[in-house]
Amino acid sequence: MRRRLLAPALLLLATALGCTEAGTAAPAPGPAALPATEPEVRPLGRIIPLPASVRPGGAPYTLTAATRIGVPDHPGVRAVAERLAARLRPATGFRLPVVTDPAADLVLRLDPAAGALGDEGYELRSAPGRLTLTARTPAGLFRGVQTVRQQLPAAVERDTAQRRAWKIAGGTVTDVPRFPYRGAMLDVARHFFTVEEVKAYIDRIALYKYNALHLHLTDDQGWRIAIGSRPKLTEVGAATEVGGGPGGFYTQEQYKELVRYAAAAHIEVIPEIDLPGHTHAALVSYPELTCDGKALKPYTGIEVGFSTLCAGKEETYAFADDVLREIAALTPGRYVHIGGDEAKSTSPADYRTMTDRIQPLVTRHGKQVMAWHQLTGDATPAPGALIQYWGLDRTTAEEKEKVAEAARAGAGIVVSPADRAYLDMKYDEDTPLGLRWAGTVSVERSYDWDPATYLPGVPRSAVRGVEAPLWTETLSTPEHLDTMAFPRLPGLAELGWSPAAGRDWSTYKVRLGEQAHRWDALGLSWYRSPEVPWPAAAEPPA
Ligand code: TNX
Repeated sequence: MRRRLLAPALLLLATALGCTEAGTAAPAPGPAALPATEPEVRPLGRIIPLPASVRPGGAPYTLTAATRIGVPDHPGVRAVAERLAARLRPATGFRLPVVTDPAADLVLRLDPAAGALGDEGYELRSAPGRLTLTARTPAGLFRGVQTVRQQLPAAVERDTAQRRAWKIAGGTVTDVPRFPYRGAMLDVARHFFTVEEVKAYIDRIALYKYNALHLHLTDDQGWRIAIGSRPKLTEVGAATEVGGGPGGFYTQEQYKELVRYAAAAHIEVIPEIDLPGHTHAALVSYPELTCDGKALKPYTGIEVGFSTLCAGKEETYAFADDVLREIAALTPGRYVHIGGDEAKSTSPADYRTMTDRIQPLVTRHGKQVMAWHQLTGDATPAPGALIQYWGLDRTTAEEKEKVAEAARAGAGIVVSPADRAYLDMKYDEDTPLGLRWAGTVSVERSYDWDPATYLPGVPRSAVRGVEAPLWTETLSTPEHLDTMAFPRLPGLAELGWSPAAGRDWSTYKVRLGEQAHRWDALGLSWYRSPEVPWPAAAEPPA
């Protein structure tokens, strides 16, 4: 309890002393500031997400102009090594050749027998003259590379040569994720974001070891993915967005490019086609899908829950089949998300009729169903479905119990409580962007909870992980996305990755503050929350 009271107390003190918010030249607000510069060697494991096991010891490893990156003759490992080299070259100015020579000083190796490392775990050994990253899979090596990045000085993220030493503290990190699903969701329907902008978001989540990007591709305000058999979805339905902007969509080639880009970061893209509600843009494109067949006007506001497909029309199922078939064909990943939320103008009987017929379409096209948790209330999830819970602390016990029942019947559960994990909620009353229907979500609030025990009655084994959704009713630029995601996105990654025992807000907020150097080096528009002890001033670029 005492540690919870400490931060507000310091905050009051800071306010009393006249400290102000981001954007002013005043001393850093909030809890006692960190030193302005990073230490020469970051203590081993002082990164986000916190590694499962850290044994510091011995002198550091130093990256030098002579460093070579050694890999086995394996394309997946070479790709990971090339990405690491590409990240390190501009700032270090080193050549960093990737070579198939196990005697290189920085080595990436696969050990198929290292069963304890699972699909994404890795071991990092750091000592003078030798840095070894071992994993069972290329994905594990990729996660380990993010640790290597974060152990190096933040200046390594810059795109121009920096003059400084590049050391990684000595010792061993052995690290595996707590949950297999660590997702970030981006709503490209309310406001459209270009391929390059989505790639930039993928880069951000990759640094924190996320492994799923859920793309909310369709909603009332816009349809964002080309469907060859239904051309009007993009000819008509993509031309709008919230606030009257131009909207936009991805061609199938562009979408595949996004999937490839994410795959290179070992991130699975999960497309969401929101059905049967949130379908106004589709209904505008194909008026024959409405129950009365009347043409509708496009919608650019931010209300929810007014649109629905028509349960009694065969056109509905032909439409869903066309869309889901093409989406499945674009998806190498396991899941297609069919939404199912806020179908407020669909009767419970119609909701069940439609979800009973639509879910098998997903399965028929070779994918597993993912859906918002309303699917457990008014319908029955298909076998193997992944259910995404987005309720609040105050959600009724009855609604939560439906989710628990589905979990006990075999559904997997991903937790993204709106009053904890929604990155579009305002931080506090003064946050200019974002919504507040689920309350304000401070950095501490988004961090200080446990996905494993969050939902009563859900077996631990059913909890697959956590997701951080970013809805974009009020967010129209990449800078807006950054401001809401940073600093909360890294904390949700830690909830998904790190053991519960090592997590603690009072130490986390210090590690979080240290990340600011890296965000500045990467050019992020992050929010200087007064809850966190940020560096006294950003390090100036060299
Ligand atoms: C609820 S979360 C929604 C979205 C909104 C979001 C805004 C969910 C499944 N539905 O339609 O964009 O709140 O925070």
